[in-house]
Order: sequence, then C-alpha cells, then structure tokens
Amino acid sequence: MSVSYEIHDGIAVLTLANPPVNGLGIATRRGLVESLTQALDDAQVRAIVVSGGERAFSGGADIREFNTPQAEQEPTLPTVIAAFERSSKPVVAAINGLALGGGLELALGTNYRVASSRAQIGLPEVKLGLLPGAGGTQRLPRAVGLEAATNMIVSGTPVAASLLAKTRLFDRVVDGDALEAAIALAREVASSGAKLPKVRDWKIKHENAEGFLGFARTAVTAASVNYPAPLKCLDAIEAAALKPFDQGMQVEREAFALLIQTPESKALRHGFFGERAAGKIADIGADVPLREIRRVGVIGAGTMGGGISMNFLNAGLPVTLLETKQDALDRGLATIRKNYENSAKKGKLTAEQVEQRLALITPTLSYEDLKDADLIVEAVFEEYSVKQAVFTQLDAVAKPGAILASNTSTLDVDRIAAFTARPQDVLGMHFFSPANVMKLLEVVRGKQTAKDVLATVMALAKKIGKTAVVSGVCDGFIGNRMIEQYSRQAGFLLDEGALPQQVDRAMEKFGFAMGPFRMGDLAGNDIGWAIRKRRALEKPDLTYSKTADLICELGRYGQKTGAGWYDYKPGDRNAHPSAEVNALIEKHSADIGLSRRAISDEEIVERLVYALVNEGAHILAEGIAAKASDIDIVYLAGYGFPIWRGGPMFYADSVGLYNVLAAMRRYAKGHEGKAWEPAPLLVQLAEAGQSFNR
Ligand code: T1G
Repeated sequence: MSVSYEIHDGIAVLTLANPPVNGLGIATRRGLVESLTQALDDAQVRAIVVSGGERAFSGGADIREFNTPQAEQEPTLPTVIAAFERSSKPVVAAINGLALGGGLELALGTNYRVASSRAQIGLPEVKLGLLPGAGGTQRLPRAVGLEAATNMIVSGTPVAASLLAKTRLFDRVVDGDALEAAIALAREVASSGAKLPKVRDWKIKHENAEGFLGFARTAVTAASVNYPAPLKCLDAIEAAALKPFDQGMQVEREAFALLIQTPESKALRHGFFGERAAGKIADIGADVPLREIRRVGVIGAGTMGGGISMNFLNAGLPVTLLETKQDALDRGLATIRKNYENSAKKGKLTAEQVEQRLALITPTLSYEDLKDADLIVEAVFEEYSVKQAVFTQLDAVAKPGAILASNTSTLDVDRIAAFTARPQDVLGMHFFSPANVMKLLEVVRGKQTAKDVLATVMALAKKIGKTAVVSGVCDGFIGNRMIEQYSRQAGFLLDEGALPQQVDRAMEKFGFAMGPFRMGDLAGNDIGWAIRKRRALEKPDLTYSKTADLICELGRYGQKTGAGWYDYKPGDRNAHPSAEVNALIEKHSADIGLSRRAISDEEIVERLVYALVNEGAHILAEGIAAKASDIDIVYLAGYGFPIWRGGPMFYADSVGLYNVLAAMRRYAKGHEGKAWEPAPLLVQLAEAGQSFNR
C-alpha cells in the first residue's frame, strides 16, 4: 500500500508510504488520487491532510522511472497535483524531514502547508539536469517570491523550512512533528468555510521582475556553460512572472520534455545513482554486522596523515596521531591547526569548533597508545619495508578486532596484510590529496578482508562524507591504474606533434578540471618519474614518452620547484607555456625520428579518454571494479572528469562502444600503436551492440 488512509474525527489523513523517501512513482501517484477521491466521497470527511510520515514528506518524482513508460503513465504528477488543487474540501500538507522536487510541488498544490522547522525544502531537479516539471517553477515564485524561488530552483539547494516561515509557502512552521499541527489547522479551516486558497491564483509581486530576471540570466549564462537546465529554469520562472499561470505551465512542460532527453541529464542521473550504487557490495548484505568505530589511530602526521585525521575529527571521532619524531608530530599538529583556522577565517567553522576538533587529537610517539583504537590508518612512506615495520608493530599492539587500514596508493594490500597474523582485519583506504577535501576514497578489498570489516569501512566512509568505491588489489587500484594509460597517451601526443598547452586546453575544453600537464605540475612530476622507474624494472615493455623523464632530469618537478611542463612566477600559480620545455619536446621528436604533425583537439580527447575506457574495461573484466558505474564514480569524484558526461565508461556508452573501438583501431595503426590493444570485454560488448552500464 503506497498511501495509507485514516480518519481522525472527520479529518482524512493520507500518508505516503513508499520508503525510503516516498518517491512519487506510479503506484504512489495512483494511491494519492484514489485516497483523495475516497476522502472527497466520504461525507464524514471535512478536511484532508497529506503526510509523508516522520522521515520524509517526499523526495520527489521517482527518478528511476525517467525515460521509461511509467514516467508518462497517468496519473502523472501534474495530474495528481491538479486533482488536489481542485479539491472541494480543504487540503493541508504536513511536511516532516524533507519535501524535495515533486514532493514540494505536491505540497504547493494543496491549500495549506505546515512544516517542521528543520524540514529540508527544495527543488533539486537542476542537479539532475532537469527543471521542476510539475508546476514548481510556477507555484514556488508565487509562494516565496521571485528572487527566493529563482535562487532555490537554479541552485537546486534545499533550505530549512524555518527560513521560509515568513513567506506564504507555509501557514505554520512548528518545532517537532508537523502532523498534529496540520490536523489542527485542517479542523480550523474545515469549520471556517473560507474560500480555499490556491497558490496558482497568487500574484508574484516584484518591483522590477524583468530587471531582476535579466540580471539573473546574465549570471546563470556565465555559470552554466555546459549545463542546459539552469537557463531553462529561468525561462520557466520568467514565464511565471510575465505570463498567465497556464501559459507558464506550458513553458515548463516543454522545457522538461526537452531536458529529460539531454545527455547531460542522463549523465547527472547516472552519477546520482552510481554514487549510491557504489556503496552496495554484491556479496555483503545489510545483515552483515558493523564493528563499532569509537576511536581512530592515524600513523604518520604528514600531509596525508594530517588530512586523513581531519576527516575523522570533523565527524567527531577522537584520533590518536602517531609519529616517530616529536618535530614531525609538532609539524603535523600545526598543519592541522592551520587548516582549521583557515576554515574559521572563511566562516566555515567557529573558533570554538576549531578547538573542539583539535581537542579530539591525542598526539603520541608510542604505538602503545594505539591499543584502544577500533580503526588504525597508516599513511607512512610508500615502501614495503616501512609498511612491514608498521604492520608488525600494529599486530603486536592493536586490540583484537581493530581494523588495520593502509593508505597506500600503489602497493599490494594482500602483501601488506600478510605482515600481520590478522589479514582478515586489513584493507586499503586510499585517500586522495588533500585528504580532508577530496571526496573520493578507494576502499581496497584484500583477498582475506572480512565482510564486516569492509562493510564497517564503507559505512564509516559515508559518515565522514566520502564517496567510497570498492577496488580489488592491483597496481594503482582503479583510478591511478587508468590515469597511467591516460598519461602515456598524453606523452605520446607530445612526441607526435602536440605541446602541453594544447593537450591541456583540449582536455579542459572537454570538461576536465585540469589537463594532464597542469595536473602533473600540481601533483609533482617526480611522482610519475618514480613510478616509471619502478615500472621499467617490472614491465620493461611498457613504453612511455621520454619527455616526462627529460623534464624531471632538469629538476622541473612542477609548481613545487617553480618549473615543470610550464614556467611559474613566484606567487603566481598560473601555468605559463615554457619555451625551454617546448624546444625540448620538439628536439626529442627529432631525436626519435618522428616528424611532428598537427594534431586535432578531437584526437587528443579521444586518445586520452579512450585510454581510460580501455583500461577500465580490463579493470571491469578482472573484477577489480564490480561495476562500470563504480569506475565512473571514481573519475567523477576523484579525477575531475566532467560531471555532465557521467564518467569515462558512461561517456563511452554514450559515444557507442562500436565507435570507441573503431577509433582505437585507427590509433593502433599510429605511433606506439600497441598501446591500443583493445580489452576483450570492450570488443565483446561493441560487437554485441551492448554497453558497459547495462
Ligand atoms: N527517486 C528514486 N530513488 C530515490 C530518489 C528519487 N527521487 N531519492 C532517493 N532515492 C533512493 C536512492 O537512490 C537510495 O536508493 C535511497 O532512495 C536512499 O537515498 C517532477 C522531475 C532524498 C535527500 O532530486 O537528494 O521530482 O541506494 O541514499 O542520504 O519536478 O536521496 O537505497 O537503492 O540518497 O537520506 C527530485 C534526490 C526528483 C531528490 C535522501 N528529487 N534524492 O538522502 O538517502 S525529480 C531529488 C536525494 C522530480 C519533478 C521532478 C536524497 C534524499 P538505494 P539516499 P539520503
């Protein structure tokens, strides 16, 4: 039953019951209309209350239905809302928890609204590449005013009901449960005989609507270059301000029909569900008990250890921070303090909160102080000998059942686990620098990692605000293993005729936050240099452009040395093309007998992105990633892949795997063509006309 029906002394209470968020799928929409009809036909019913229960009024339309026949199946949401709006009996919405998207639109179709003060109120459709498609763009401006509605709709950011208490949107805003107050209001209005208010009849009062909308359009145009939805939101809001209601509804309906078919919206919805699906592990059900994490130990107070510690401190978890030397420990603590004080300067934290978080740290030089920790994360030097020393000591002092995690980004977690007598308690937690900022966390599942250990860390990741993706054990896990192929192609393109600024510009135009060479200069080119040296011993046939080594031999490690692929000026982080590096690249092409050629941006983008896709296909086939959307989430959350393109695997699906494979086969005939050996899974799917994200 998706809508329950009860009578409380003449007041019909319709309660949405479609957990977890009362999504307004077809069954719920039908249930609403049937319950409304029942209440209208029941002579003893004097007024009607629509409730969602305590947790959520409604999280909106059921996004899973979009681009399927159910989404258009009557009663559609506009039909449901129109039915409530023409009700002959007063209808009061009781809003607890949240009213988002279609949920808020449903409430806007009732006569009265009562909200709990902390309820989250919003129209987040724009974050899915859509606009409110059930009257939200027409009713919300009438209820909260043109400017507030424009901000809410174009940003998609919800606000607490208490902030809207003085607007016409709510007739009552109460602390605690809104249902009782809604039933009381229903009794009042039932006996008042007053004309039933309808939001659609209200006027939008603004002294200069056209001026405001013109200003908003300029701002939104600049901010939404790759996203069609925000400007469509403005078109509909403008119609609300300047046209009769029904004409405005038509503008909204046409815009919605267009946006729901856009690749951007499909990509954003893929990201929405992909992020949630990443937390679901096929062989670990909700019945797996979680270990309690009350106290965390972090080993290493360097950049990573400090950032990792802050994640737990921010979630209120005490951290015992261990270093080997007092000065290193002091430096680490000072850096954590500086980071928090910077946040306080930006108003993100109060001075008191800074002290509260710092007070949760127990600095120490002794492993003994880790004996009560429920989880210990090491962020020490990337050498097996160092890891072995750490895990041997942890094995001796950590309490039974403590989870032992390595922040390693390249080493074998199974080999690390074997340094202990408790491999079932060991896994990888690969944070990305800066660890207190980057959302992505690769959770590396060792062969012997226990199910409850993995489930506990995945739940903890959500608690500390990370987007966690499970990776199997391989060199580079998911993200770095793929970025290595991406970087190889970037280097080959330099040998063949491109320059760093052209490659970066092409990739940033495609939508990457930062091209490969600017990224190298930021992260430090010496990191890749060290990996290539190691790789040369392990995989001598894995070729790279020598240019990256040549600039490192010149000490051009990047921003940290004032020069890398680009030149930098003191105090200026802007990357300036370097005549010296460009000359070195051009000379190198000659040295290897390559005559440079003009390379199109399209080729640059195809080669770098398809290099990711091909390695992703291997990762998928090997089971390192359980599903293609996990790979997409790694790239959306951790590598600056453009959100509106849905991630490398989703993007390849949207191009068509047939076309991806054809392009790869073209590149296989060129310089270093053996790098384009297609992954068998890619070939198999392309030939079957299938996609990665089934
Ligand atoms: N449709 C379908 N499933 C949804 C959903 C939705 N609207 N919202 C959440 N879920 C699923 C989610 O995938 C997860 O599933 C579970 O519910 C719990 O979600 C016509 C067109 C509501 C703030 O954009 O922001 O209305 O993984 O893990 O952290 O104008 O979900 O358990 O299988 O996120 O407590 C507009 C989207 C829709 C809100 C709750 N509404 N949802 O957060 O739980 S379009 C939205 C959220 C629309 C109309 C338009 C959050 C939440 P599973 P969760 P949470």
